[in-house]
Amino acid sequence: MKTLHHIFKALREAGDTGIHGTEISNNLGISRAAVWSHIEELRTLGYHIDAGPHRGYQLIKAPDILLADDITSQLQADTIVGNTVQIFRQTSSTNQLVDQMGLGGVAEGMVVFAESQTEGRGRLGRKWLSPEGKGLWFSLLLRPPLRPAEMTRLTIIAATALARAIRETSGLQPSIKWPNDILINGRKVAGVLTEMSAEPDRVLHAVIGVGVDVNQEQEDFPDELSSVATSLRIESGRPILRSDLAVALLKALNTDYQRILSGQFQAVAEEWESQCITLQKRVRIHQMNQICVGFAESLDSEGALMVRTPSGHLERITGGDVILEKEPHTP
Ligand code: BT5
Repeated sequence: MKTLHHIFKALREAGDTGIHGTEISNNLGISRAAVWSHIEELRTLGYHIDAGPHRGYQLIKAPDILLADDITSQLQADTIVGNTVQIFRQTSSTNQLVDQMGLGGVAEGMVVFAESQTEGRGRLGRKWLSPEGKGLWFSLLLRPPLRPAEMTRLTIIAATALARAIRETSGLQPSIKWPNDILINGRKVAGVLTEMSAEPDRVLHAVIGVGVDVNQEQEDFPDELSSVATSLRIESGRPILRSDLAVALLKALNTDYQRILSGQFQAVAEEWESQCITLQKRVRIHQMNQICVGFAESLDSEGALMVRTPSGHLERITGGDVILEKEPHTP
């Protein structure tokens, strides 16, 4: 595991210049034959690696697969998010798996991807479609120094990081719908499911689940989703390398988590607000047992949505489904 991580790091840092097998073997303390056999292993996985007597090994193109060592080799050595990465071919739900890891005492930063999920879940027991190899379906384990009431902050940082990573990787301009939807041209391309295990006054562990529709074509979506969901490929007109997006996403999540840890949630909230389509709109919010109608004024310091109701009361909303109303608000 470790050796491949270092070989990826060496290849990616060498870029177009390439790196000699001798240099890799000296740096890693393994034989040149062992380096060659690792390179062959990567080639069989679909990595296009050129080799020449003068420039050595050169990574030309990566395939559209998720490989833990390739992903971790592109993250900062001191990253929290993605300090350990595991990839499963198939699982029930990465949120379920990572929650069990959290209960079992695994350290924060663990990220689990699945190529497909059989019981991918959304909020309130809804289903999340996770077809094999078409998207990014992953969960992140955190142990944030937050109170349970502040948990919406994690959904806000995840949505902000997601929007930034999508913008950087695809050039598309996503918008955020409070609290957990990422939309492009009005259709959902990604969602966040934040779950936690907590005592009354402190969070024991949190699981941030992220689902991104990356390379589906229109016909990959079932009828009931085809008018409301989209993928980065449909919107950009080209396939997107999922590992590039995964790396950008983990880096963005790490940056924003560090911002929370250093007391800079406000900076994240401002970035979130600049892309949010929920604020300054008339909204209807469906919660478990009630519907709240009003004008979405702002986000509070814990990430809750502050909604002015027709009676003038400011309602604090921490969860639910938001429908944007078309008519302008007349207070
Ligand atoms: C969400 O829920 O948007 C949260 C989605 C989180 C999924 C990730 S994948 C990795 C991790 N492991 C899990 O088991 N889950 C997380 P919600 O806002 O409740 O949206 C769910 C609704 O979105 C469904 O009822 C469908 O209408 C729609 N939907 C389902 N699959 C979709 C997809 N692939 N793309 C877009 N919309 C989808």
